[in-house]
Parts: sequence; C-alpha cells; structure tokens
Amino acid sequence: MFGQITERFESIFRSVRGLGKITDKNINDTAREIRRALLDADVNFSVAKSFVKTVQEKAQGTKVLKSIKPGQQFVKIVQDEMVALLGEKVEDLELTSKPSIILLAGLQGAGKTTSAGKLANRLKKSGKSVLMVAADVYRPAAVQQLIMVGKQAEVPVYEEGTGDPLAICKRGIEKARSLKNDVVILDTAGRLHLDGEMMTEIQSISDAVNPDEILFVADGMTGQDAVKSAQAFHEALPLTGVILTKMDGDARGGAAVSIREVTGKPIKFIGTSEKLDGLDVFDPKRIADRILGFGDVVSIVEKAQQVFDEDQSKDFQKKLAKNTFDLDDFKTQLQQMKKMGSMSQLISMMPGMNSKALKQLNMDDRQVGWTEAIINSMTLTERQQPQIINGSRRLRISKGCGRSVQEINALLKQFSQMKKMMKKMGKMKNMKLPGMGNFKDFN
Ligand SMILES: Nc1nc2c(ncn2[C@@H]2O[C@H](COP(=O)(O)OP(=O)(O)OP(=O)(O)O)[C@@H](O)[C@H]2O)c(=O)[nH]1
Ligand SMILES: [Mg+2]
Repeated sequence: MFGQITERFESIFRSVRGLGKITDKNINDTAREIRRALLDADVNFSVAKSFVKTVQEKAQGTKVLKSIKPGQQFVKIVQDEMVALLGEKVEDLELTSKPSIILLAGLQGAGKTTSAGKLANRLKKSGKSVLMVAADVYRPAAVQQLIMVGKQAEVPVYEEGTGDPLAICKRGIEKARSLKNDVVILDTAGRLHLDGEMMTEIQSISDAVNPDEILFVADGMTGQDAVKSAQAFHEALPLTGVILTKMDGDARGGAAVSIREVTGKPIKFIGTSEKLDGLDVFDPKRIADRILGFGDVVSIVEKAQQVFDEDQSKDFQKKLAKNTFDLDDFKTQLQQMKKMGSMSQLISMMPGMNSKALKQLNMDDRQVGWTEAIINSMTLTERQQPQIINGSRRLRISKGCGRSVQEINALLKQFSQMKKMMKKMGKMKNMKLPGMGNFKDFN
C-alpha cells in the first residue's frame, strides 16, 4: 500500500528532520517537494494545493519557536494536517433502524459484491443477523456471485434471479423484516456514471427504501478517477460514506487522500484483499502514518494478537530480553506470520521499514517455505549461534536443503536485521506486540 508516496515522504522527512533552523527557504523547498509527491501520487490538484498552503503557514509559525528540534515540529505539522485531511477520526456505520439498510453503489468492478460479503461477515461476527439482497439483475453471473459470497460468510441471500431491482430490494427488505434480521445489504449493479438510466434506477431504490447507509464503493487503484466518480455519485445520491477497495495493490494513495476532502464524505472502510476478512476500518491516524512512512504499529499488533499463541509470545519476549532469540524462533515466527497474511503487507506496516529495507526483507509464502527448509538443514548449534556459520557450513547447508549459498547468505543477513530491528523495538515500552517484545512511541 502507498509504496511510492511513502518513499517520497520518507525522503522529504529525512532532510526536514535534520534541519537546525526553519527558514523561508527550507519551508518553501519542502512545500514544493510535498506538492510534487502528492501530485505524483495522483492526489487531486486543489487538495494538494490547499494542503501545502496550510502546512506552509503553520511551518511559518515554528520559525519563531526556540525548539530543540524544529525539523521534528515541521514533520508533526505535516502529520497532523494529513490526519485532518483524511477525516480525523474513525467513522463507524450508523445502523439505527431495524432492519438497518445498507445500499452499496459504485462503478463496474469496483468491488461492491465482494464488499457486501465482507461487511456481512463483519456484522455477523459482531453478533448481528444479516441478509444480503441480489439486486444486480444485469450481469448474468452477478446473482450467483453473491450467493457464493453468502455461502462463504454464512449469510443468507435473497434473490429472484432477474426482475425489477427496486421490487427485489423492497421484497428483500420485507423478508428481512419477517426474519427479524438486524441488517440488510443491497448489492446493486455496477454502473458507468455516464449511464443516466442506471443512475436513475439506483436513485429510485435509494428514495424508496431510505437506507441507513449509502456507501460508495470505489476502486482505490484508480486514483483521481475514483474521486471523480465519487463526486458524480455524491451528486446523485445522499452518500453516507465510502469503501475504498483494492488497497492491497499498488494504490498510489491519490484516492485515499483526496476523496474525503472532495466529497465531504468519510472513508469508512478499506478493502485489503480479495478474501472475506479483507476489510479494515479506515482510521485516519493510522493511514496517515502509513502514507507518511511512520508505520502502522497498532495494526500489526492487532493482527499479531489474532494469531500469536499467548504462551509462545511470553517465551519470545523472554528470549528477546535475554537476547537468545535464535533461528529456530525465527522459523516459528515466520510460520506464525504466514498466518497473518502476506509478509510484505505485514512488514510494510512496520515503522522505519522504508522501501529499500522492505525489498531486502520481502518474502512471499514460497520463500517462507524455502527459509524453513534452510533452517531445517542447520545443526542445533548453528541455529542457536548463527555467527559460527562459515563458508564450509554454508556449503553443507546448501547441499542439505537444495537452496543456493546466496539464499543462505540472504537469510542470515535477514535474520540479523530482524534481530536488530526487534532489539530496537524491544526498547520501546508501552505497546505490547506478542512475540516481539514491547513497544513505545515511534516517531
Ligand atoms: N485485491 C483485492 N481485490 C478486490 C478487492 N475488492 C474486490 N476485489 C476484486 O475485484 C474484482 C471485482 O469485484 P466485485 O466485488 O465483483 O465488483 P463489483 O463492484 O460487484 O462489480 P460489478 O458487479 O460487475 O459491478 C473481483 O475480482 C474481486 O475479487 C480488494 O479489496 N482487494
Ligand atoms: Mg457485483
């Protein structure tokens, strides 16, 4: 997520942090760099312009402050403004009526049906009973797709095959009422916003059923196009929020940064995978930190908590404290991380993991398997004291596992980097990450 823009901010901040004094010149230079980074990430032009203007004005204010680290204050200004731009606080769904109605609208292929399933799954897990309604009668496989999604989420689907979408929605809601469901999710057909007829149709659905939530589902990969279509839908429908999908891809960040400012509607969720659990609450603070390269430690902690074994975590913490964390522990940890989703996704959330470090540490599931194989061909002593692994040992290990010596070198380097990183993190108190020691503040 946000690879490119994050890299740019990291480099901007590197020079800003080092500033001993804030002057007009370095304020203007930095402002220009920030504007370029935002525009290159496909952020809306006027959003970028006003963002930079505010940052510039506030930075002027720090010129007079006799602070020890003026550069750090500058960074803080950018951070605060980014959080403000993204909407400041988490905006939850507002589901007050019974059944509450959620209408999903958006362009073709944006991810409405997938998001319907993810929302249903999420609501179901929070104890609500949900019904999904298949109101896309235009694409032949659409109903079947929602039924499949419903099966995965174990949420029932109301469908009539073809027919009038408005009538189907109404009868679906009636059904939910008779079943005493808490929430009904209406999955509508994808539209091209140029298509007046289709827009009128979704407007008539919205007018007739008066949804609690009208969520615009936008493909986060499409940058400013997502913002433009959000605007068009916003003019046609009383949107209550946005779901930004496909943020696991190489989203440049333009949509995430601009949509709220342009439409005035909050992003409520982001899609982070094709799977049912790939939906995260949009937290402006966390996303700002990720965009700006400060890492999203809270998310890692949460993900880790979901999969890490409590006893094992304590064990790891002890080992970290005593600095006896070895390659066997590394292996166990890799196995557990595998459960958390792709390694690169996880590592990209870590603070200080700039893109270069990320590339060095980047691993896919296959590589995790190879890494296990390499560690398995080491002796116990080698695993505990990797520093003894010299050239001839490397050759032997390589023969044992069928991976090249270069790969073994890379693994050992990775391990020592990871250990260093953990040691650094271990020094930070307050935040508990199971299996990885304690954390404190980052920036
Ligand atoms: N990687 C990734 N893929 C996603 C995400 N959300 C949706 N997709 C994929 O995007 C494609 C389109 O998703 P759908 O849910 O069918 O989109 P839709 O808006 O219902 O499309 P129409 O019904 O044709 O308008 C599918 O291949 C999904 O798996 C996401 O958050 N991440
Ligand atoms: Mg669909």
